[in-house]
Amino acid sequence: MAKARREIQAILKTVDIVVELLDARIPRSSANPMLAGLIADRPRVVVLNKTDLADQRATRLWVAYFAGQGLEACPVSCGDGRGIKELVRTVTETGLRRQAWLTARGVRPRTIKAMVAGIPNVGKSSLINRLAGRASARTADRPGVTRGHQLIRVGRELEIIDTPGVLWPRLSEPECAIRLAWTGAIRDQAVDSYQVAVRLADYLLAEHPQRLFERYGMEMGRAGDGQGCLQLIAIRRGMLRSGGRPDEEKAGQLLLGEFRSGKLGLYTLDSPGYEREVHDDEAAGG
Ligand SMILES: Nc1nc2c(ncn2[C@@H]2O[C@H](COP(=O)(O)OP(=O)(O)OP(=O)(O)O)[C@@H](O)[C@H]2O)c(=O)[nH]1
Ligand SMILES: [Mg+2]
Repeated sequence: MAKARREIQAILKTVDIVVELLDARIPRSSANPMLAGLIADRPRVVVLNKTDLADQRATRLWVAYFAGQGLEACPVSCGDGRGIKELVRTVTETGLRRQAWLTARGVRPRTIKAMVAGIPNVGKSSLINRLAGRASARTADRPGVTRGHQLIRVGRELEIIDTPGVLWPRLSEPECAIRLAWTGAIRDQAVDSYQVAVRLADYLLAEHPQRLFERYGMEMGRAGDGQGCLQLIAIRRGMLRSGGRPDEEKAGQLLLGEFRSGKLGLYTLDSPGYEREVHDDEAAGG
């Protein structure tokens, strides 16, 4: 954590803009609360990634929420490239405003440099690859700002550092930690993934039993709790241990995998201050 902070601080000194990558399903839980402090007065553009897995209405609410905080938030999907063009435009415009501000203070104009920062697995490499794919020239042989970092030129005005800043996730809050685990931001090896799956089943039973019913064809009344739910999934999917006992652990892996890949529908788990976090009417059918 201290090392990550030092590294980011070193790069930050050399950039004009920070592109803060968040998971659109958990914009709050995937945010590093210390980033704003590290960035100080540098402009920041928020990117909500994996919108293909998030509830669309919730994404719009989050964009409005950030606007209320004076931050531009761009919904994207690095998976299919949705929103990348608009993101490049927003970063460039923000950079040009910054440049004008610096020029007015006697700083010689230079190409805008941006860095991407975010927690593990949020899509940093995917975003940089998307941007590199759009790059007019890859300035690969040009030394970057720090040893080992290269600059990728995106369009006429903008350069992106090819190495992202890795931020640590918000694990101190239990609600955030479990959502990070459900969405795959914490490696399954690092947590008790069976318990993570049981709690996901509990959550789905309570909030979206219909999704479970549609996907696994089970009778909700019989599931009881999360563990019972995993048992039923194991039976339905023929996941049996020797002796014929249902393999709930395997069912747990299946549930987590299908939840993360959107097979169980589209979810936004964090809400910007609204009680209900998922809107069934729009999210259904995902
Ligand atoms: N569905 C979906 N998956 C995505 C999207 N962007 C990235 N992913 C997937 O998310 C996973 C992590 O993406 P990476 O780009 O490796 O994330 P990262 O932040 O570089 O991860 P680390 O380097 O491990 O910190 C990969 O399996 C990607 O395919 C997206 O917009 N939609
Ligand atoms: Mg990466």
